Amino acid sequence: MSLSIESAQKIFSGTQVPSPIPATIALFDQLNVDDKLALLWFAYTELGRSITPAAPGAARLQLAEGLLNQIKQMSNDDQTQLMRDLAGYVDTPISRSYASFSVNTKLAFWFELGELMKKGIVAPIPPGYQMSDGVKFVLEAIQKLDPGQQITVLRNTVVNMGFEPEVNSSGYSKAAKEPMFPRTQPAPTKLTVEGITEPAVLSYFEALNADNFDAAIALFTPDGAVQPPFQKPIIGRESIIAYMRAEAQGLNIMPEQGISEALPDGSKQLKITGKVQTPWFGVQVGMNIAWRFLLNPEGKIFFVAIDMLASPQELLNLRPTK
Ligand code: 45D
Repeated sequence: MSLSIESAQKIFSGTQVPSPIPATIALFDQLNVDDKLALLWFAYTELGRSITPAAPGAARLQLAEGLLNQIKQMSNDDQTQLMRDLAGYVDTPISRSYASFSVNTKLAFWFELGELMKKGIVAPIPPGYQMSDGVKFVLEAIQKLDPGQQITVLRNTVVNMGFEPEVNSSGYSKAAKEPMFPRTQPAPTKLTVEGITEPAVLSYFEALNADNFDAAIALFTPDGAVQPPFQKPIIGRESIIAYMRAEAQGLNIMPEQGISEALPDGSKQLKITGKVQTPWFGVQVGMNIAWRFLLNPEGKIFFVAIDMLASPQELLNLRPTK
């Protein structure tokens, strides 16, 4: 029997709890554009304080420098309009250049705009701004999330901004020329994951902690796939490695425990829970994560889904709750 992505996506589905993140983003999507910007600004003034200032990095900002310099020269009204265009997905030359940035450059670009807003070089939220009821409602929804979920909401909204002329599903090559992410603290080296001994899985975690994506990809079958949180599977070694170079740099992977089940055809399914830190927030934010692996009978990784957990309690929820 050959393995299929479709059936792999369903492994351990009985143990999954719906995440509040898509629902929160759906609420956000209903706001008008000025409310969106105001909401994100308020959410960001809380969360942004925990950003590691070294993370955006001067080198990374160079890629957005042309755009930032152009913005600094603009009138306050034009700056406000530009932010509206980005948040409203309006087709303008600037929205197109923004959309061509990698995820981390988009985040660095907004980080710098936020700094420029604080300094008064870029138009801030108007001083007398009154939150609409809609903004208050969504802000309360965000405040109920755990910090790992909050930064995911912020990240996903930033990633979607701008205007992309054609949907480009393999756009991770954007990051190929970018500088490596500096690690904010050394990655864990010797890993023990309670309940897990499969070499491919332990080596996967070790390879990611060393930013060694070549080693990670060697653990996959040629038709293997990675399914990041709230995304479609990324299939095949070349696509996975480009994706990891763009989005998995500098992560600290701290799996804690798992279960492993042999299937009749000799393949194995594993579910592991633990924490992941992004270099953007370092030790300040630990995201609660589950990995669901499907290994082929030879022990190679055919599929791994990365899920954001709905609650910290779910870290212990490895078996079906019925
Ligand atoms: O004025 O095993 C606003 C994979 C607008 C790989 C702003 C993984 C208003 C395989 C935009 C708000 C990668 C899948 C200003 C594992 C405004 C694997 C500024 C998982 C100024 C485990 C906003 C990795 C700003 C994971 C600057 C789960 C916002 C990684 C900045 C998750 C927000 C990483 C930032 C996350 C958010 C990073 C920096 C969630 C970063 C979030």
